Amino acid sequence: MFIHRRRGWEIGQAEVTPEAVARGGFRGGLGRRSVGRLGLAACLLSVGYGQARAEDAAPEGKYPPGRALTPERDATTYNNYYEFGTSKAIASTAAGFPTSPWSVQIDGMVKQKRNVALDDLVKQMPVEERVYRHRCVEAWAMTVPWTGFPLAALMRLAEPDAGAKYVVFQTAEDRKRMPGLRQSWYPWPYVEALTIDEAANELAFLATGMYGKALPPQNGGPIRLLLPWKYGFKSAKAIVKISFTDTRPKTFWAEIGPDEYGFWANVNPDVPHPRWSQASERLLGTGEMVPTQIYNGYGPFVAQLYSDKKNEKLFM
Ligand SMILES: Nc1nc2c(c(=O)[nH]1)N[C@H]1C(S)=C(S)[C@@H](COP(=O)(O)O)O[C@H]1N2
Ligand SMILES: [Mo]
Repeated sequence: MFIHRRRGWEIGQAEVTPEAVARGGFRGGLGRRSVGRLGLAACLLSVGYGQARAEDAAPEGKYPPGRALTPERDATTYNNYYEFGTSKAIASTAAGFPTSPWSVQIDGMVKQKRNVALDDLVKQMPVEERVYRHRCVEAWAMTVPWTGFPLAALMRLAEPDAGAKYVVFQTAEDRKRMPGLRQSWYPWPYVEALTIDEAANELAFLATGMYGKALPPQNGGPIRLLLPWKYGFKSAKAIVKISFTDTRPKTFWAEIGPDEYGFWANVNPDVPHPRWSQASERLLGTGEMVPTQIYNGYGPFVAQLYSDKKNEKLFM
């Protein structure tokens, strides 16, 4: 049975969301059901002058982001999604992308390979909402309330073999709907990967919603990864396959530019990109520049993952 937890971005409110409504939102990555649930955050965001605006207050919660939410319109109209094109303005191109029905293939070194309907998958997952900071390697950043479930929960369902060392995420390759795929010099499909330990970390998250609504196509709907301690390119959108393997796979950006985009890609203000500094970041919405933090500020949760990997290029 689903239990509604207080969302961290419901600032100082002890509102109880009726269960039926909450459910709609959570299945919400999956269709029209979620429209009824614009959510308190959305209401707060539309509050005008004379009251504190929600985006001026830093939300609390399990992983407090320490800064205000990015206005929804900025987070949903400034995107990186090369399948739809290399500009930031791909939202209108992505708008017609069909996100339902959707299924995710789970294969490789698992007890039982399977193809799960996303609807059925979400019903089995402990859905919650989290506010995460997101840091793109291009030095812009945003703070977004996501709906979804821990990747660790999916791994419990998948039951990987003891010998599996990596989790690989393959994303949609829809030639009809994604004009960017015609740029044949890119190594499509977009693939990203994590070690099993990284994937099992409590912060690794699969999102099916944002701002209390279904995850829009431009942000990776119907299902995308979120790895808030890593540069954004690791957080693959529109996932169609999750495989378990004992070999480190080739990943999209590491293949395009191995000297600029590595496998680990952990955020570090002291390790510049070869062509620009990573010391600070520009917040979408306000344009404010703020200092970048090691592991994007999530070090207490993730730094131990790397204590035995000092010889790896952890930060690019
Ligand atoms: N399939 C796919 N996933 C992707 C990308 C992409 O081009 N294709 N871009 C990545 C990059 S570089 C970033 S910063 C984030 C951007 O997510 P957003 O558009 O929701 O801000 O998505 C990541 N996931
Ligand atoms: Mo990015």
